[in-house]
Amino acid sequence: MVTDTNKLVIHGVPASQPSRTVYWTCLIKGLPFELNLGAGNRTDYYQSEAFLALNPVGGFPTIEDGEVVLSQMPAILMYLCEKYGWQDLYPKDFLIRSRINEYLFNHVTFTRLATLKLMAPHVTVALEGGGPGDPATAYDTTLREMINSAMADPKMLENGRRTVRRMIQVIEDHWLGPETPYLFNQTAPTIADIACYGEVPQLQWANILDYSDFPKLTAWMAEMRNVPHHDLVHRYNLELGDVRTQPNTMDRFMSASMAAVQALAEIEEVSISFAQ
Ligand SMILES: N[C@@H](CCC(=O)N[C@@H](CS)C(=O)NCC(=O)O)C(=O)O
Repeated sequence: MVTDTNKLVIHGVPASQPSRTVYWTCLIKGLPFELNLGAGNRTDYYQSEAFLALNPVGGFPTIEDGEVVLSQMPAILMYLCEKYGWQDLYPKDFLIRSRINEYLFNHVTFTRLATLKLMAPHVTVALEGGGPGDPATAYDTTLREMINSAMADPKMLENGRRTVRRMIQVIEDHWLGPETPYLFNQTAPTIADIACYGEVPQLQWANILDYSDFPKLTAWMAEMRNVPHHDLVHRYNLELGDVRTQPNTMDRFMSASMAAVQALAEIEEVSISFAQ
């Protein structure tokens, strides 16, 4: 599937939080990459025979770096930081690194619920297919099941709001600062901040959650907006806007995705490709 053997290939789409996290990290460090959009908005492609031949678990983000194929956003970020020695994003100090690793495991289990329990149900309501992970073929149908149950029962959205606010409270009270605006008191963002940011502000932009009663989180989000390429990477969310008072539609989803792809295609570090 690799079209240029020297270039990192990222399989993912702008609507995918962990995919954005991977390509934001590359953009921050100026690493050129090919963004492979698969079969457009057909998420079943990522469980197709062709894709499973590349990554047997399926799903995205998945990277191809020469012979190396990797999935799972935290594993991809750690790989890139190790490979290129990006110690500013992933400090060598073993205690800091352990904190970051701890966060990334928590991210996959807990912070990611921001999407599974709240963002995805509001977005995929327009997609009429019940979300990704066809039970007939998928290795993991958790995403689909969570989205479907949230769409079927508004109480599940309330429950999601409670879960996410609890998780945000942990970030506010225990992980942000105390002396700097970043996670674990670092003087600059690390891959923990970049991953966390992929999940958190999207809910405020979509008018699903309001963070004004979380002062440290609000200050952190303001700092993160200054990280290079912020607006480009989050173009999809900024275009999509409020999906609570104005329910999402397929047209809106497509035009936000297209705007994001076009913006990425305009910068020299990125080339866009599709599944062949
Ligand atoms: N824990 C994974 C989560 C990845 C994930 O949720 N990917 C979704 C898209 S954002 C996906 O692959 N959906 C399609 C599928 O499961 O086939 C990571 O951090 O990379």
